[in-house]
Amino acid sequence: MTEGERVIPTMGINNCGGKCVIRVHMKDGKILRLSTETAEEAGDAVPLTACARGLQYHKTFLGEDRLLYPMRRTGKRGEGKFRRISWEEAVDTIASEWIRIRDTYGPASRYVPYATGVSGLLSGREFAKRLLALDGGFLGYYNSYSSACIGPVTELMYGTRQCGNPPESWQDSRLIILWAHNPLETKFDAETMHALRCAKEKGVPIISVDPRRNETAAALDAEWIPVRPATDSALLDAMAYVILKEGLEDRAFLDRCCLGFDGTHLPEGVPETESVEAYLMGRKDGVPKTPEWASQITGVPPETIASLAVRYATARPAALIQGYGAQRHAYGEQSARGGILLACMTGNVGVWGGWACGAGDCTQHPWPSFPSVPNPLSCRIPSFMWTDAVDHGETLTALDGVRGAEKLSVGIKMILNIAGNCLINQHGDINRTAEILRDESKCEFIVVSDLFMTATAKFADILLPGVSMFECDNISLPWKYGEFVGFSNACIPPLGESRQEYDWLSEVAGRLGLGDAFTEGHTWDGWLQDRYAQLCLREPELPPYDELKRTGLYRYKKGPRAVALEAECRDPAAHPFPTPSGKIELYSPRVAKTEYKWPFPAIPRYVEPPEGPQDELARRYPLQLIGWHTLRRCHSVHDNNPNLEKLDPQRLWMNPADAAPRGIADGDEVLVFNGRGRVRIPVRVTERIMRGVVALSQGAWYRPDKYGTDTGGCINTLTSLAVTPYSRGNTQHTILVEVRRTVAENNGDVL
Ligand SMILES: Nc1nc2c(c(=O)[nH]1)N[C@H]1C(S)=C(S)[C@@H](COP(=O)(O)OP(=O)(O)OC[C@H]3O[C@@H](n4cnc5c(=O)[nH]c(N)nc54)[C@H](O)[C@@H]3O)O[C@H]1N2
Ligand SMILES: Nc1nc2c(c(=O)[nH]1)N[C@H]1C(S)=C(S)[C@@H](COP(=O)(O)OP(=O)(O)OC[C@H]3O[C@@H](n4cnc5c(=O)[nH]c(N)nc54)[C@H](O)[C@@H]3O)O[C@H]1N2
Ligand SMILES: [Mo]
Repeated sequence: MTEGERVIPTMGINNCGGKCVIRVHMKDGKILRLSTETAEEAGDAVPLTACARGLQYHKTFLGEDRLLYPMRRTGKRGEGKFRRISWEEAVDTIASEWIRIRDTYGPASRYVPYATGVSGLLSGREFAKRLLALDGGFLGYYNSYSSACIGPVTELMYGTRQCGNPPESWQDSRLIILWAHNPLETKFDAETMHALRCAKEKGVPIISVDPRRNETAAALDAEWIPVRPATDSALLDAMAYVILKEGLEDRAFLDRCCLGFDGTHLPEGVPETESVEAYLMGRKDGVPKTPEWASQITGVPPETIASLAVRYATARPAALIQGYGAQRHAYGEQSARGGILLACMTGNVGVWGGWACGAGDCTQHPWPSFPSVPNPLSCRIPSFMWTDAVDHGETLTALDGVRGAEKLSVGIKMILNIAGNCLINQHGDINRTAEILRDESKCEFIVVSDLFMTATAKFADILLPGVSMFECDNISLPWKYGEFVGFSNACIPPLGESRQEYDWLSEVAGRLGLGDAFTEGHTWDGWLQDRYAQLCLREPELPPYDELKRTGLYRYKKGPRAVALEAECRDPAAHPFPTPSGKIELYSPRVAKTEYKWPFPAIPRYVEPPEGPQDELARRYPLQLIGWHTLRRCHSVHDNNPNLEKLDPQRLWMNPADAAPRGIADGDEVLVFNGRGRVRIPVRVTERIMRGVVALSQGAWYRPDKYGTDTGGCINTLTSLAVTPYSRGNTQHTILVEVRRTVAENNGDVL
């Protein structure tokens, strides 16, 4: 450290799978560099060491391209033309449009979309909801873009998402299968990779099931089993079939804990043919779910399927751990349910070293609630369906997934989008979404607060400059398995005229006559202290606020090592599962009696997905395209950082066997297209992706050229707005495309 240098502790607040220690080295009010926690400093604890991206936060957030003052749209919506205005004009405009829309369409016409750019303890997004709630309410949402399928079906089957053991239990597994899981890049907190490395060192065999040989598989030298995207549940069905055929199932566990595995454990009146066993053996449809059957669908050789099944069933305890990659798909519910079925069949639930599959949450220290007031309106939509609610909201009913009301009374007329890029970049089918948003007769008023001129920001009517993590205090909590509380200190004053959303929302509240009710006399820092005090009531071991602010990190003392669902599995009569039947609902009576818009079975089993590899459309668009969360970005954050682009340039992954017949060589520029859009991007020809599948990491910025072809490599140019049947979750990874080599200077046409 040089003389006069100060070190200020911070921690990332984006929706990154890892929350890590970021120390800001300052001198004379300027940020010199960032550093992080080393393994030595962490001692016995898992180090919260930042990756290359974490050490670039200042380069990303404090660059030349920051938005510095409020603006008003001048061109057509979405064109990206704005003029600078004063904060007073911005607040006046927001307040008057707010009142006009409320009085014309009612409070249910107002919406704050899913947006995760600020995922700290406090966020502007939650304060926006607070103000709307005080002013009569708003249209709410449920579920997320992250775990829309795996979360709800874990609850459906186990009655709780809290079914994960602490990650250190994997060291005592005898086999680990990482299924659509890539924690080297996605983290799921520092604990996950750390625990996997420890297991590896102890000699636990690790298998990765993924259409790509992902970075985790490469780093752990895991055995790679490629599977066609969106067909995982067929693979799981065949594994279940083999386990049953070989008599390797834990019958005692199934009999004791589960509803519907066989005919004798179905609810009264339900015929035997509806059981899981009957389905697997083909007693209803005449098709036994053999490895040969699954091989046709999944592309996995029958011998591989059979041996994977036997290995998993015999290596007790074994941990089949699911990431979220296989459920961001059409019928994403079924791959998640299939994993839970296998964990139950092999008695790996409720045991140390086993794993229950599903969401696998294991939260010892839950987040405190946000200082909100309850929304007086009960109507909610699935988070991914806001485009439908803008376009034809008044037609949406409970069958479409509306909750808290039979139908919506009105479409979305006002959007407050804060720290999110889901209006365009992170949502499905960008071209269609943009068309919906461009129509000012549908959504009449859009406010965006962000740091940059993102694809979403271009659709704002009023565009506001927010402050970054370096300009505002917040408290940061772990993503999934960590057990700590971090403090992110402001280090510099807000850039230009940028302001925290809470400040302008307070002024809007004043114009609405709700100033005192909204602020309760608090500043942002006051709310932060207040929330921390609430948290301390529940977690008495936490240090005083000032101490946390000064040190930046508190690690909870290690508690007893809990095994999730242990008591329930041991004695479900005395400790029923929190489901209606008190059992693990392999067969769901609730699903069986509910009407869905698309077929949704009462048991885990493969359903052929629309736009999957067997779809008719595959004749025209023969390649399946998937996305993944790359280390180099947090969603769309950091895409504008050239250092990180150098580290991992945006490329389309393609197998040599798909590239050769198309005359495509590594590094060539290609056009990826389907009926929804086109992306022009260089290709990376690699054996690390299976044949028939191409992949483009999600989060790259949408950069259309004059022909409307995206040149940024933004996968959502090609994805769809379709939702899954049960969760109404995003199906962004189930899409078909074709790829062609492009020629220089072509006008966007396909060769
Ligand atoms: N660096 C970084 N980390 C992040 C994030 C980030 O943006 N950047 N985002 C965070 C957030 S909010 C979330 S929700 C999580 C997301 O976490 P995940 O959803 O688990 O991450 P993904 O990379 O989308 O998917 C994991 C793996 O699934 C594979 N996959 C895709 N489709 C299929 C399929 O059909 N079958 C199988 N078997 N595998 C498939 C992908 O190739 C990928 O390797 O990550 C978190 N961590
Ligand atoms: N095709 C496809 N699409 C996906 C996914 C996928 O796997 N495939 N993953 C989905 C998932 S899991 C998620 S969680 C969503 C995430 O979608 P979003 O929540 O939209 O994620 P980000 O792209 O991180 O957007 C965050 C925005 O906040 C801004 N921001 C960052 N820090 C601050 C701040 O301090 N203040 C303010 N005001 N703004 C800030 C950033 O500039 C950025 O524009 O994307 C989803 N989209
Ligand atoms: Mo997410």
